[in-house]
Amino acid sequence: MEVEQTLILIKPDAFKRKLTGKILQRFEEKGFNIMQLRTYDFTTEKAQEFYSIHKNKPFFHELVSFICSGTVVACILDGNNAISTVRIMIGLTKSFDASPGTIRGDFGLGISDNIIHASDSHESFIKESTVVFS
Ligand code: 3AN
Repeated sequence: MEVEQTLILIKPDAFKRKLTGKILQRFEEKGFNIMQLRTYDFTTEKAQEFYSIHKNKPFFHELVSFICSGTVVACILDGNNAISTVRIMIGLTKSFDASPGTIRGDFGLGISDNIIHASDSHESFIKESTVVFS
């Protein structure tokens, strides 16, 4: 067990639905510390950089266009096993497959519009937080 940092994005669908407070509350109640918090409006260029790992995927254009469709809230969380524990808390990528009790499982049904993003590794965290917080 190790104290780590991870980055989450509350995606445009969740921001528009005013779910930001509820989602952040879950992470605070779990024990994570909010280290940085901001709203952010992606440009196409910044979104392509953020999601560059997916650039050859068939859904890349959809992914970039969705994250640019409205304001997001970006947050750096810190706590024990933050990267994997936050991924467990957000649930499976396809919200309709995500278990009740997870954030995607409780709040959505979409794939592109799947409420929240969370870093999947330390390398992703460094890269993603550089895009959004520098
Ligand atoms: P996760 O966000 O659960 O780590 P990834 O890394 O497989 O999921 O995919 C990154 C993002 O790409 C997802 N959050 C989702 O919005 C989008 N995505 C994944 N698979 C699809 C798909 N089949 N169609 C459209 N968008 C997708």
